[in-house]
Parts: sequence; structure tokens; C-alpha cells
Amino acid sequence: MSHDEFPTDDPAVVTCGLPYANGDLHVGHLRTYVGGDVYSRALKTLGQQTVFVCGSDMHGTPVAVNAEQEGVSPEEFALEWHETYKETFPRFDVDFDNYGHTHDATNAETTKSIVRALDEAGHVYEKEIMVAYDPVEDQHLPDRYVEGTCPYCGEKARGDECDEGCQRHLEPGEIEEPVSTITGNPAEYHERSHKFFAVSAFEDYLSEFLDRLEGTSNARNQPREWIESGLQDWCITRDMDWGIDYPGEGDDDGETDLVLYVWVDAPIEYISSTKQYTERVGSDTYDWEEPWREDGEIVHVIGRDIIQHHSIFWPAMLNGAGYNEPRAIMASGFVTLGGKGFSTSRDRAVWADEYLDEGFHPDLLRYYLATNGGFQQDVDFSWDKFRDRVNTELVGTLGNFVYRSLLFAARNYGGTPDAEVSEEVDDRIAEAVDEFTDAINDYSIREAGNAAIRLAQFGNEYIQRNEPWKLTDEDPEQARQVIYDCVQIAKALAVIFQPIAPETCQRLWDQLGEDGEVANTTVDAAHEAPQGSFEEPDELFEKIEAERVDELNTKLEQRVEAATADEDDEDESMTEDTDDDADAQPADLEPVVEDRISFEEFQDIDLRVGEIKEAEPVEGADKLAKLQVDIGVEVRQLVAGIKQLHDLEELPGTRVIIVANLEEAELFGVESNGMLLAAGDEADILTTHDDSALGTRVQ
Ligand code: B3M
Ligand code: ZN
Repeated sequence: MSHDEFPTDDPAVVTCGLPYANGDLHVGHLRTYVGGDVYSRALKTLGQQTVFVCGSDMHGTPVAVNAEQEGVSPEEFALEWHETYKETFPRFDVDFDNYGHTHDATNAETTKSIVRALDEAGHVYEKEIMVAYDPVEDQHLPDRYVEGTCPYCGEKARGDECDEGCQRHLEPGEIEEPVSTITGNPAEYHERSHKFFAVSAFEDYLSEFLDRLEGTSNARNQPREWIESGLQDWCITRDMDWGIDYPGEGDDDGETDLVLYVWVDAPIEYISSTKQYTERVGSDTYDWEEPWREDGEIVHVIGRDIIQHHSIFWPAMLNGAGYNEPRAIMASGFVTLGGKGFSTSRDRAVWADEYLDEGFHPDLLRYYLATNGGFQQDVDFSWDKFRDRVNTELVGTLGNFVYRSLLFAARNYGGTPDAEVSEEVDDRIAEAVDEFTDAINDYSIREAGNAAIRLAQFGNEYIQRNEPWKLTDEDPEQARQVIYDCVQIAKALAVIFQPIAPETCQRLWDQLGEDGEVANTTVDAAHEAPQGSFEEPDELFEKIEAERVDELNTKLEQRVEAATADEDDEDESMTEDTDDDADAQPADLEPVVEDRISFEEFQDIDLRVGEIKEAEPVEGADKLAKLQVDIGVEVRQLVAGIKQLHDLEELPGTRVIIVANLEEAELFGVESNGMLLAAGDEADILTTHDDSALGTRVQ
């Protein structure tokens, strides 16, 4: 690993967290995969040799418990989902160079060799521990076979993770009040001998590693806190049949009843999948050992719930077994749906297949997921916001610029006119390429997307300012110049927007009469002269109508209602929500702030009843509205982030509560004198129950 800027001389490998092969994918899951795909495509566009690998996570209790409920073997169950994922990812142009799975021979072999290496280096020891056990069924209850209370935060937790509370990894024996998820029987603890990996011995190494680690800051900060509060050794075996046998004495003939914990062999699939790629293309083209055993660049793209596994356990394993360490970890925030958590059991989800079946282009969702928020922020998906982003930025800005430019060029010149790029445009393209390059070096796919949208905005402004339609007769040479510049910008857009919208940019590339695949070009192509002739283009994107969104919202609501009603009729067993993100709704609420304030402090806040008199959008701002609010003593001007969430024309007459003594501020050049109170991401406006006079103080 080097810390040189991308592109470096060493090959890179980009990986995505492996999906458990246990259920349908929804748009929330796609965020990490789209993110990884965009990032690896962008590295390739920078000229960095890169492979992008992943695979299905077949082992562990997340698969075994679900298979048991379906009454099939875990292998059969997981392989079926594996095949489904293999087909689903390419439909979103998430193009892994290799997609394997953790149960294949390559991974079994790599895993055993790494565990042996750790053992031989003295990092593994055996210890007697208490494990959960169902005395009625005579069954051990590892991980998701058991539920109970988190000993750290008191929330309901699974055997191996506090998924609804503090997100900590839990060791066997830690969970309190254990209950079997299969039978509902209270579990007992009994003693068993297990293997431990001495993570605590890696404390100094890990602290230094985190100082070097690039990517999103959450992947460094949380682990630093965990190290400070003391690292525990990690139990790496389980009392189960399903998994990779612990490579101990006599294991290869299947004699041991211990398998490796799923989190041992899962990240090793990153290596195995790279090996399989090398087996296919030959080590002269790409040698898996360069990233994994030498100095290549390893970039992991994951969800933020699995930071601890990737920033602590995994680098310790790699280091202990003599492997290279990750250069960067990009940990994404969660995706909510209309402000609430996805719930697979309540059918409160937009499914990956469903999205495509509705006839939407994958690039629209890729754009939305990649750019709707910073990578580590949680982002909300709603059909309304989706429509807004598509219509404003893709149709209105990028699509509009490209279409008008290429249409003009085709009609007047049969393609690219005869000219050379102007200095102004060449510089502006260079600026966009720099922005794109910096964004990728900052691990921000959102900024990479914004670099393209800003270039398209410039294009629109350039064409508007130069009015080539007036110049064709008055100054034909200048007209040719302007349109040549626009074609050059369109070409640059195809190159730098390809990582986000690969299929659309290939269409644009073809429209421009360029040869080959835009995905195989690098940023240098943004400056290369466009190719000669082309025909009238088709529009790149299609507008989404408001009625379409209404239909989709209604469909989703009806489905959630039906699913919830079904569920209410059923006797809710403990095993109902074994999906990864079951009903995140209550867990999504922020905990109440612990620090109390005095009554006097509260009284310092001057809250008043008001009435909105006028509401209009703030020019140039996506979300802001300018409001005139009558608070009895005067009319206040307020700027509030409610433009996309409320119909502004409907707002006058609405009674509201405002903070009247907030410091004045200026937003987008508009003065804001107070603050409107509203609840949550949907900005549900606070109002009064009766009709107290305007200006009445709220207390
Ligand atoms: N299979 C999925 C998850 O916990 C898990 C990731 C493995 S990555 C090596 O999100
Ligand atoms: Zn907890």
C-alpha cells in the first residue's frame, strides 16, 4: 500500500461487503454495491489498474437459521440466493470482475491457510467458555440462534451483534437473558472449548494502522474508541456443522465439530475472489499477490454496521498472517425509505427487481444513491425525491445540455464542426477533471458526480451566453467554435460521468460517433478531439411524471398495509424478523439527549405562534423556501428547508411555531430572522391545537 495519490503504479482491488445469501436485495442494499462499482470504475477512469471483487456470504447463522425455517439445507438455500445475486448485480451495471462465494474450494483453501498461519505465528489459543445451549432441543445456540439483552447498552440484541443498539460485536457468552430464536426456549450457558484469535496483542499495530487508514472518517473514529476501551480476544470457532472446518488436528477428515466463525472466512473471500480473477486472466495481467501480499491498494466498501469487523478484526488477521493491509475503508450510512427504516418482513421496501420492473433505468437509481448524500451520511429514498433529482439534474441539466448541443451539431454540421477547442472550455474541462480526481482521492463519489453536473451546468450557461443559433448566419466561424466546444464538453461528460451512469454514457459515446467503450477510456479522453460525423441524438433521460410517483407511493402504502395486517393476524414468533434490517423504525429514533437543561435555560428560547402569509422558493437553492410569518408584533422573514416537502402555494394561512430570538442568518443571500419548527426529515410543521392569538408565547 502506498499513500501516493491515485492513480498509483501498484494495482488496486476494490471490494464490497459480501451479501449474506439469505434473501431478496432492496434498494437500501444496493447503496454499497453501487458505491463500490462507481468507485472502482472511477479509479479505472483515473488510469489506476483496478479489479472489483465480491462474492456471496454463504456461511454462518444468518444463512443457517433462514434455511432451517424454509426446511432446506443451508447449502442448497445459499446457492440459490447466490445465483440470484449473480444475476441481479449486472442488471444495475454493478460489474464485479469476479463474483465468487465463501463456500467454494478457493475460499476454503485460502481460509485454512490463513488460520494455520495465525496459529503457527502463535496468535491462536484455546479456552473454555460458556456458550448458549437449548437444553430441551439439546442444541448449541451460536450467534443468531440466540437473542437477548446487550450487556453494554441494554438493548435487545442478537447473539453476536448489538444490531439495534450500540452496534457492538458480541462474543459468545456475553448476551444476557438468552433465548433460542428457533424454539423460544430460555437458553442455558454451558462450558465448551473454543479457539481464540489474540486480537488484543495487535493493539499498537491497529492504532498505527488507523492513523494510516484512508476512506470515510467513521471507519477510523469508532474503532479508535473501541481500542481505547480495551480490545478483547475474538472467538473464531462455533459449535455448528455449516461452515469451514477449523483446520486443526484431524479436521480435514471431518472429525472436529468446530467450524470457523463466519466472520473469519467472509473477508477472506475478498482475497479468494481476487485469486479467481487472476486464475482467469493470468498473473501477467493481474497478480492477486500484488495487492494482498505486496504493496497494492486495497479499498473496502462496506455498510457502517460492519466497521468493527473491517477496521479491527480483519487488519489484525491480515497482519498476523503476513498479508498487506487495507489502504482505505469507505463505510456508507444507511438508507431509509420515506424517512423510516426498510422492513423486509413488513414489505416496506423498494425491491431491486421491482425498481427495474417498474421500467426505470438503473442509472437513475445509481445517480440517486451515489449523490444524494455524503457516503457516510444516511440517505433517504422516496419516490418524490427520486423524481425531483432525476427531473432537475439528469433531465434538466445534463440531458438538456447534451441533447441541445448534439442536435444543433448534427443538424447544422452533420456532427462535430470543423474547429479547435477554445481555451476557456479546455480550462473548464481541466477543472472538472481535477474535481473528479480530487473527489476520488477524497473517497467522495458524490463529489465525483457533482463535478459532472457542474460541468453540464457550465455547458448550458456557455451555450446560452454565446447563442450559437444567432451566429450561424452572422458569424459562422464563431458558431462552429461554440458548437465544437459544446461537443467537447459532451465528450468530457461521457468520460467522467460514466462511473455513475455507465449505460447512459455509453449511449452518449455512441451518439458522439466515438468508437469502443467509454468505460475503457481514461480522463485524458476528456480532452481528446471529438470524432467527426454523427446523427441527430435521442434524449438521454426521460422525465418522470408526478402521477407516476403518486401511483408508486400508493402501491407501496397498500403493500405495507397489507403486510402489516397479515402480520398482526399471525402469532408473532421470535423468529419472525431474521432479516438484516427488520423494522428499523423504533431503532431509528434518536435517543433522548442525556444532558438536562434548567427551566430558566428553556425560557431563554422565545417561541411564538405565527401565521405564514407568503411562501416562495429561494432561487438557486434546492430545498429552501422564503416565508413571511406574521407573529403579531411584526412580520418576520424566515428561510426554511421545506421547499421539496411542502406545496408552497398551500402554506399561506398555516399557523406555525417559530423560534423568535434565534440569531439572524443569511442563506443563499436571503436573510432569515427566526426559525420554523418542524419534525423529522419530512419537515412536519408544528402548529397550534386551538387559535391562540398571533404572537402568543409558547411555554
Ligand atoms: N455478510 C453482511 C453484513 O453483515 C456480511 C458482510 C460480510 S463482509 C466480509 O452486512
Ligand atoms: Zn449494545
